Amino acid sequence: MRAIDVVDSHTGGEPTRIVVAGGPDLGTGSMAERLASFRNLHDRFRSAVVNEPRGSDVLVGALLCDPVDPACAAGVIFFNNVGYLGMCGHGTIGLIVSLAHLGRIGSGEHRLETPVGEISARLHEDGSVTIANVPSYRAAQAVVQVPGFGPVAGDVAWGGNWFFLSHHPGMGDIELLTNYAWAIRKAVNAQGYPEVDHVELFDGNRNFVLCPGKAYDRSPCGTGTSAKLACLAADGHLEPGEVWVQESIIGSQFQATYIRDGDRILPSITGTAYITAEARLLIDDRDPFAWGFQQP
Ligand code: PYC
Repeated sequence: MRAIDVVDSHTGGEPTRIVVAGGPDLGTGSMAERLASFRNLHDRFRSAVVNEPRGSDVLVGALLCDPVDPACAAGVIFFNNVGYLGMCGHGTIGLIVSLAHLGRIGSGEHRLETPVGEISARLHEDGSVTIANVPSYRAAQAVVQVPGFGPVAGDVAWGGNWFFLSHHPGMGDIELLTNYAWAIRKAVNAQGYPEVDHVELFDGNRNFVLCPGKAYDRSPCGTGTSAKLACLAADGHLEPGEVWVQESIIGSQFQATYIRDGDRILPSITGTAYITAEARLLIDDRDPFAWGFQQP
């Protein structure tokens, strides 16, 4: 049997599973190069860790890697039920709390390598974590024709992943939000933005983020909060240093601020994670579902 050691946590209700041992050998290249070899050569490992029967559509996985730069605390590659993420805000908060739980880091500033660039995260004495995310920006404002719903206006923005953000008054039922956001995503992809794989519906500070595998983010979404800050900054609705509270659909919150960096912003996102399990996953090659499956 193959064994994979993991630490599970949740950040504002959204789960993260950190693989601390038993992962594939991805070489010594950059995290972007290692992500490519993860995707091309070891994708079934991703599925085994996060998909059923060991995981669920909501779970985000994180493969802990040795960093290229030894001054960094770690490298990390995030993944989900359908593929890979450039960055993951709630997952980074979970990673830092997990590394502290394992006794590998203490409070203070820690640099991390991700496939989309280096970030840093500060573990505070009270256990909360502030991430300094990758430079974020609004790339476009667009109106897309969404079949069954009509024209929908929104922003295409980068916060470590690509988002389409759209105002949706009242929010409402999860199933309706999911169907609406999924229809928007297909329309946005078809109408010139194939890279957008997250849809963020918001009403004031409250937001609903639909992730690439059709699960919604239980947390306020760190990369989505970064994309939101970029749009608020572009519209002149939030000053550098001013605190923005981003609230998830289940009521969990991140505090966020930014500083300017030319035509981009540098977002800081603060949240809290809690450890939920230390576990050993086992892969039995006789098991027809050993490498996980996606719901039909
Ligand atoms: O917190 O950035 C985030 C995130 C992305 C997908 C799920 N959570």
